[in-house]
Amino acid sequence: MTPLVFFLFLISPKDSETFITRSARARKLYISCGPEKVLSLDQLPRIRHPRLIYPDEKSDFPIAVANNNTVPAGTIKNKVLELQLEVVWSDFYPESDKKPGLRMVTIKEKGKAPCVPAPLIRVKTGTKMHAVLHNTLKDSSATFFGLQKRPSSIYDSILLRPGETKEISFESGMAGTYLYWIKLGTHEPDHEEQQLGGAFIIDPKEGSPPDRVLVVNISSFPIDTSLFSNGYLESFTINGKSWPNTEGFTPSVGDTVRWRVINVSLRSHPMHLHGFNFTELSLGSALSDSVFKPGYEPMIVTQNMGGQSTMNMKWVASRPGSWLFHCHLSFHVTPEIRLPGAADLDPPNQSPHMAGLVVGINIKPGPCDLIAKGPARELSLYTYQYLPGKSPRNGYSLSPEFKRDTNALSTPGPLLLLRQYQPTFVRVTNRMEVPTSVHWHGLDIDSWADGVPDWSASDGKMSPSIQPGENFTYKLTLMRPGTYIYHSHLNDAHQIASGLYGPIIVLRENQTYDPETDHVYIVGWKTSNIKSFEDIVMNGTSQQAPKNARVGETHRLRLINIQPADDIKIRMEKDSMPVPVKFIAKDGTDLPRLQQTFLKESAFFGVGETADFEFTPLKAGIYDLKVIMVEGVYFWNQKWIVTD
Ligand SMILES: [Cu+2]
Repeated sequence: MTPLVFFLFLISPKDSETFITRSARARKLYISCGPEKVLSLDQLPRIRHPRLIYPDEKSDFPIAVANNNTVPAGTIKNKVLELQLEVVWSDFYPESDKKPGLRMVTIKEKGKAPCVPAPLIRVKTGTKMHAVLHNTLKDSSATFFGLQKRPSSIYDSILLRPGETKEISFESGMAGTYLYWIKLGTHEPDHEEQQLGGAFIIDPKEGSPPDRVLVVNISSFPIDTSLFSNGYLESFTINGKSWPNTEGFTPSVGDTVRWRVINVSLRSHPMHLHGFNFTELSLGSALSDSVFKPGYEPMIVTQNMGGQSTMNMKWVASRPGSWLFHCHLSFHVTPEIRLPGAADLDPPNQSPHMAGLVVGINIKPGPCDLIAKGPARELSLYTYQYLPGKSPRNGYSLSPEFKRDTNALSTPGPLLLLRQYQPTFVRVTNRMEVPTSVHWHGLDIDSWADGVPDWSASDGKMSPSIQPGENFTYKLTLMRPGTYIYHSHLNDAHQIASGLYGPIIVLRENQTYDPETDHVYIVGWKTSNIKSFEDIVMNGTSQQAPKNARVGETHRLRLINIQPADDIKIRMEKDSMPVPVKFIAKDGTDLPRLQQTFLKESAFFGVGETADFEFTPLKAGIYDLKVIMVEGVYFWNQKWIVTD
C-alpha cells in the first residue's frame, strides 16, 4: 500500500471533513513529516504564487484585520439588529501586520475593514435581525450558511451570484454558541477557505457573565513547487493571528476565565489547556448547542473539537505563571506550517518551536493552589536516541545504562507510578544530540515545571531547553489521582512522533497498584517518518500479549492517545458482540458518579486525551479488547482469557 493510500484510510470516519479535504490533509500529514525548514521569500521560484503577497508588490486590496471578537457587528434600529455584510478580496497577514501574507476572500461589515474571523454576530435571544448581504466578487458566487434561527437541524443557505445583493430577516433563537460561514462557488477542491466564517453568539435575556470568544480559522492553498516542501500555503489562526502573534491573556489569580471556543475550520482540533482543569459548559455546532446540566459538566484538560463545532468553557486561574491553550495536533502547531518569509520576523539566531493554533496566558503573581505533603521523592529520567539520522527513534529510560545501538529499547517511556500529594522531583538528563524538554500533561503544576521551554515560568524560574548532555529537575505536584502523560514539548512533530512520550499513573494516598488488574494502553508513533500502520504502536508494539482475568474481577483500562494526529476509541468484545465497559475518568479526573456509564464502545478520543474504563467480566471465555483507529481497517487487538 502506498503511503498516500494508507493515509486516506487513516483519517477517522467521525471527522466531518469532506473526502477531498481529508485527502489534502492526509498528504499534508505525510509531507510535513520531514525535518524541513520554512523558506524565506527570496528562495521561492521566480513565477509568483497568486495567493502569496510579495513585499515589493503594490496592492489595491484592503487589509483584513485580526478580529478579537469583542465588538459585535451591526446596529440596533427600532429593536431590529441591522447587519450589512460584504464578501471581498483582501490581503491578510496572520503573523505580523506587514508580512508574510495571503491574498484571499474575506467578509467585512460595510464601512469597516474586512476581518478574520468574520464579523462577530452577538445578540440576545429573541432579537429580530435584518441582514443585507453583498457579494463584490466578479467571478464567483458566495453562499452564506448559518444566518438563521437557532436551533435548527438543517442549514438555510443564501446564494449570492457575482455582484449580487440580497436581504434576509430572521430571529436569533435559543441562547448558545454557534457559527456562520461562507462557501465560494469557485472553491477548488484542494483549497480550504475557512477564513470565511465567524462566531454567532446568542446570549440569554439576562445576559452572560463576561467572556471571550476564540475562533479558529484555517486557510490552505496548494503550492506547486518542489522547493516548498509543505506543499501548501497555510494560515492557522486563533482570532486572526498565529502564534507567537496571537492575543495573550492576563488574568489575576482567582479569576474565573470564560471562553467560547469556535472551530470554524473543517479539521478537528484537540484543544488542550496547560496546568488547569477546565469545566465544559456546553458543546455545540453551527446550528445547535447542548448545555451540560449542573453536576454533569465534564472537568477535563483536552477537548477534541470536530470541524465546525463550538465549546463554552470556564476555568479558574488558581496559580501564577505562563501557560498555554493550544491544539495538540502536532501538525497544527509546528513551525513548518508557517508561510514563506515568516522566519524573517524571528529574532536573530532564534526560531520558534511552535506556531499556529496556540494562545499564551500570563497569570499575574499571586498565591498558588498546590498541595504537597509527606517525604519528597526523587527520580531520574534519561532521554536517548537509538536510531540516528533523519528519522531518529528516541525514548525515555529510568536507567542511565543503555547502548545507542540496541534494538531492545522501545517506545513508550516507562510508566511513572506516582502518589497523590507526594512532592516528586524528576531530574531529566538529555542523552540525545538535540535539545529537549518534558511537559507533564494534565498535571496541576508550578508553571516553571510545566515544560514549555523558554515560556513556562514562575517563582523566578523557567523551564529550559535541556541541551545535549545537560539536565534539569522538574518538580511535580500530584493533586488528582488518575491517568496522565509525559511528553516532549519541543519540536513536537518530530520529538513526540519519534517516541518521546510515556504514561503516568497517580495513585491515591493509600491506593496500591496491581499490574494484574490495572492496564495502560498508550498509542503513539515510533518514528516521525511514518510509512505504514506498523509505525503506529500501542504500548510500543503492534502485537499485544494476551491478558488473564477472573470472572467478577474488576480491571482498570487506561487509554492514552499521544500520537501527533488521529483519534482512537476502545471496545471490548466477546464472540464478536460488544461487552459494555464502564467509563469512569477523563484526563485524570474521575467522572461524577451519575456520569459513569456503561458503554458498548467509547467515543473517539483525540490527541492529548486520556480516558479510564472499568471492565468486569461476568462470564468465562475469550474476550477481545479492541483499540480502533479506523473500524475494521486499523486497530489493535488483545485477547483476554477469562476463567472462573
Ligand atoms: Cu489542530
